[in-house]
Amino acid sequence: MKSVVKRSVCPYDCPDMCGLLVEVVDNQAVKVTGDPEHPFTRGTLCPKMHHYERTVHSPQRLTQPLLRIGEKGEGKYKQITWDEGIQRIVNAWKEIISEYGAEAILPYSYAGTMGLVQRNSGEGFFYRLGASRLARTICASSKGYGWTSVMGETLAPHPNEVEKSDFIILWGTNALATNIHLLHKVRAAKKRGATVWLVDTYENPTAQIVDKVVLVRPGRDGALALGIMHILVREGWIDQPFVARYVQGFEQLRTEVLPDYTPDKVSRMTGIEVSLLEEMALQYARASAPFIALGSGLCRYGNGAMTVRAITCLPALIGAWSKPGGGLLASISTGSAFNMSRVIREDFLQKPTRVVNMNQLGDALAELSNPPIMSMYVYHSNPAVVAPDQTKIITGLKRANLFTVVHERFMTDTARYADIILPATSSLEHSDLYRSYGHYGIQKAAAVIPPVGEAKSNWEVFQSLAHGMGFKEPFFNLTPDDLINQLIDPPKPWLEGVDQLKLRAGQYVELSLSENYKATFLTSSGKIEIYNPLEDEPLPIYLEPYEDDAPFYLMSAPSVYSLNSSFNERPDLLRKRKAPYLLMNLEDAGKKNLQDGQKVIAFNERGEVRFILKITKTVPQGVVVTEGLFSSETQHGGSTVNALTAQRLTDKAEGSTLYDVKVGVRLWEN
Ligand SMILES: Nc1nc2c(c(=O)[nH]1)N[C@H]1C(S)=C(S)[C@@H](COP(=O)(O)OP(=O)(O)OC[C@H]3O[C@@H](n4cnc5c(=O)[nH]c(N)nc54)[C@H](O)[C@@H]3O)O[C@H]1N2
Ligand SMILES: Nc1nc2c(c(=O)[nH]1)N[C@H]1C(S)=C(S)[C@@H](COP(=O)(O)OP(=O)(O)OC[C@H]3O[C@@H](n4cnc5c(=O)[nH]c(N)nc54)[C@H](O)[C@@H]3O)O[C@H]1N2
Ligand code: SF4
Ligand SMILES: [Mo]
Repeated sequence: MKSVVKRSVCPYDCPDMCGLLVEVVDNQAVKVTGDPEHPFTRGTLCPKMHHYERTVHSPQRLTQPLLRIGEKGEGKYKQITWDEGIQRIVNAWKEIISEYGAEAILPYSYAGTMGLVQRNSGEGFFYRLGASRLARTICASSKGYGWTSVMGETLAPHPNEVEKSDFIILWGTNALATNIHLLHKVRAAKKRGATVWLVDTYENPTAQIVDKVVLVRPGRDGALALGIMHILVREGWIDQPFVARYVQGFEQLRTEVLPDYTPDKVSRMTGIEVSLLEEMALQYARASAPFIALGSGLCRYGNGAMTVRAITCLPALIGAWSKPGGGLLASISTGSAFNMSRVIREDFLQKPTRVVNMNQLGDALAELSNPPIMSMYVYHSNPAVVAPDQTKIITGLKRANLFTVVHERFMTDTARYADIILPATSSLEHSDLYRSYGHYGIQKAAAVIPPVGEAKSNWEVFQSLAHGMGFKEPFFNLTPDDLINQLIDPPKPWLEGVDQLKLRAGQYVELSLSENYKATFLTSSGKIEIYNPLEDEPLPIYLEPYEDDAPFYLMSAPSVYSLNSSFNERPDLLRKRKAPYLLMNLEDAGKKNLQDGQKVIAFNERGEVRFILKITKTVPQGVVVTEGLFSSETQHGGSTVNALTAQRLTDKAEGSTLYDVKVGVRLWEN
């Protein structure tokens, strides 16, 4: 059989958005490699995507619609046709709507695919239906809030800036797992003599490649940033001309806030030695192009937005924005380049509907009334594993009167509770348009193989549901390719600058940035707003996180071999992860008389989760770490790490507080 190599794009929730080359033989993807012509990722893929064909053609793929015949959670199903599946959903929803109203139906989705069409396919449908809306804030909404409160709509620095930096702080990011191509730039800078520091709560795998690790007590980075600013002021290391011209509120910060954050006090709050605080401030001030790559771990605390706000002020004080290679990269936002409203169709909403926060699904399923949630439609998300307070979510999913539909590629922990499961295409089987949150690239990808089994894309399913519900809007007759065209045609001003032919042909293109973009501050004052009068705290301060009453902070950090709960379908990657480990400091283990390899239970008031203990020096005292999310099948006892996390929200933007958790640890078996 003839082999053809076709271009595609990695669809996962990862800032890199790699270009893929897919070798196709006889309608099967047989090999997936990196596209060497992709300027940011240049042909290298992470270990997860190296054998993407094993995910796409996995024997575990769901290939037909299924109807539940066993108990919820049992996983017993029988095959049905698509027509029957759609008809059953339509009938159930019509009944629910007539009794409770459409707000009794809740969509639940997040980022299984990042493609702009497939990811947002359900929006127009659920607006038209009048269903409850979902606040999609599980990832890093508080980080966005913190950045915006200081920088407004200012464009984030291009990741290539990193190469020109001489002092890079990787702050709360395990880039070796989550942003490997940014790390290529960091390595290039290192070769040219740059110093690289990591600020984290444990020596995550990225620690191997840095010059110095600063271990901060979880949730205390805001105090750390204010402490560094205190030293910068005390030493007179402020870039006065920059501050005078571009910064609003430095004087108030200097006189009203910073005097409180003395090195001694900050050392006590953060657990960082005074000498290290002084050294960090010195290195930062002395660098000719200091760059902060800000991860998301530190925003998932009760004080997450304020923490990010304080850190975001740092580059302003030393004028890092005016230096090639200087600045701070939190996330890249290019949504405004596309006609998103033509896919999202908020105009279909006939009257305001209630909003349910995705981090509070457990409570929503148990407690919401007027109307209660009577049906949930889950697509490209796996709340039974990824969302906090798992025990409550599972209790909700078991409710006999909850009609649950899951559209999935695999039999996930969530799918096991569905009344109807619909098989979903993988990204190689549908077309889409991708933009990145780690660079300024855009790329269109056409389907490279036909759907596996009877799988259908998100858009196709919503189209069928719309027709079933009798929606007559012409929008529901469009194809994914029509929608891609609507996103880019007519091009919005930012998109006009890219080569339209290349974009339409599926080649990588990049949004252009003006010469002076880094010193163009898109805030209401036109300046960097350290003082922001619209905030209830107009100046950055330190806020306390939530903090449970238990001995160990629990970090459930990302793994190199999985992406949230995705890739749990891959035996080759699971073997590399070996088992759900709980990393604990040597001294802590000694005090508790625990041995390496023992079976332990991490517990708190919300749940209990079983792990294999790994004793290490990479984790400080008082912190335990688990890397990656497992499925209930692979974790003994069935509960996974989110049985320990809480539904509490961040200070602003209603984000998740997945790291703001404490646990006790005890032996499970001798
Ligand atoms: N391989 C892999 N890649 C991924 C993912 C994955 O699961 N696996 N997830 C994807 C997704 S959805 C996202 S949002 C990004 C996220 O990627 P990142 O931006 O890197 O953020 P996180 O992975 O959430 O957290 C990274 C680090 O934050 C640290 N941390 C936790 N609390 C604190 C704190 O209080 N202070 C400091 N300084 N550090 C803290 C954790 O120990 C961890 O090392 O990565 C994406 N890429
Ligand atoms: N404790 C703890 N919990 C966490 C995190 C953490 O670090 N610690 N990380 C959090 C973060 S940052 C995030 S962003 C969330 C992520 O939460 P989710 O976005 O729910 O991420 P995934 O676990 O990757 O689940 C996505 C599912 O979508 C399916 N899928 C993929 N493509 C398609 C498609 O085209 N159509 C359909 N219908 N399905 C598809 C996949 O098979 C997969 O099961 O998890 C959060 N949960
Ligand atoms: S998950 Fe990230 S690093 Fe891996 S191939 Fe996809 S975009 Fe690239
Ligand atoms: Mo995320």
